This record gives sequence, structure tokens and C-alpha cells, in this order.
Amino acid sequence: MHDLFSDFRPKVEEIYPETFVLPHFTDSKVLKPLVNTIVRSAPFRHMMTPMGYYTNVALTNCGSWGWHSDITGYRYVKQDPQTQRNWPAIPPKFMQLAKNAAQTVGFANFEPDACLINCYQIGSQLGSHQDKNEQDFKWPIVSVSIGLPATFQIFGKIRSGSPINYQLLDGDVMVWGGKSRLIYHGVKKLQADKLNPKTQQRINITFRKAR
Ligand SMILES: O=C(O)CCC(=O)C(=O)O
Ligand SMILES: [Mn+2]
Repeated sequence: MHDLFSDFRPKVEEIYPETFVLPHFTDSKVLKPLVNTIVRSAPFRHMMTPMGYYTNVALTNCGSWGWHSDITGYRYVKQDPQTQRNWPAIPPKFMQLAKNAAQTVGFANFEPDACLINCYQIGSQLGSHQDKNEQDFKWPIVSVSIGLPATFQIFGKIRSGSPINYQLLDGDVMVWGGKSRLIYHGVKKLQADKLNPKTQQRINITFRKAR
């Protein structure tokens, strides 16, 4: 890696027990066209929540299972309720990336069957929550960041309090599992990047084993 920035960042950073960041682990230029293809058959949408409001972040899925929210609750569904079709398949390059990242930090044999794609506009945020709709918490969550930088917040075992803040950059991959699998986490309100005015959004891809 020859750009100035990456040289100052270690290859793997454990920012919380069993929460790892792999700085600049992937190339968003390769991933973005694959996201665009998925979005053409399963468009981004704001989902209704059991609390009665729409998600701030727009989402879609690929994989055998897709995360879905409506007024009745959160769950994984086989078909996109908007099109009644199966979610698009996870592209092989995505699969490879998720497995490599998990393996690199000690989670062998990770075979995600669900991939949630979030689209954040400037001003979007994600409140503190746990990822707990999956069946077996022995599998980690692998999260890939594309586009604008975001402040990822780790609250730990409780929903609120003073978080650990970590800035995730384009191409960073984060993996949490084991003791960290059920951490409360969120994303602070997305800010514009004055140095990169053309970049106006952030895409986050999380790979999960739902079933
Ligand atoms: O956008 C992120 O970095 C995290 C997304 C997340 O926590 C989720 O989709 O459950
Ligand atoms: Mn989450």
C-alpha cells in the first residue's frame, strides 16, 4: 500500500475485545459496481419499524436471506417483499471478501447467507442496537465500508453510555464476533467530507449467517 494514509495504520486493529478493524482491506472501486447491480433488481428502500417510523438509512439485501423490518418486527425473509422475488445472490467477490476478512481475524469457515446493504446520505445515522436476528451467535458479523467516512460507535454490553468511537473509512472492513457478537453499536450522523465534495454517501455492507 503506497498511499500516505494506509502506511500509518496497522493491518489489523482490535478496537474492542474481539472487534477487529482491517484498515483498507478492500477496494471500493471493485465493490461499487456490484452493489449497483444488486440495487437494480432489489432497490434501496426505507423500511417501517415496529416503533412506527421509517428507517433513516435506506437498505436492501442480497443472499439467501434478507433482513426485513415492518410494523410487526424484524426478521430474515427469503423474498424481497417489494418484488416477491428472491433476493439477488451474493456475488462471488463479496463472498470471498467476507470469508477472507473473517478468517484473517480467527473466524474460520464463515459462510454468510445474508448480506444487508445500507445506504447513508449526509445526515443519516443508525441508532444503538444489537444484531440479534441471526440464529447462531457463534458466527461473526463482517462489515464493509464504502464512500464517506463514518463514526462507528461501540457502546458494549449496554445500549447507551459513553461509546468508543472509531472512524471507518472507504475500504475498511470490520469484524465482530465471540465476546463482541452482541455488542450495542451504532453510526453517528454522517457528515460531508469537505476534501471530497463529490462523495455524497456511504454504503455499508454487512455479511451475516442468518440460519
Ligand atoms: O453502517 C455500519 O457501519 C453498521 C451497520 C449496522 O450496524 C447494521 O446494519 O446492523
Ligand atoms: Mn448492526
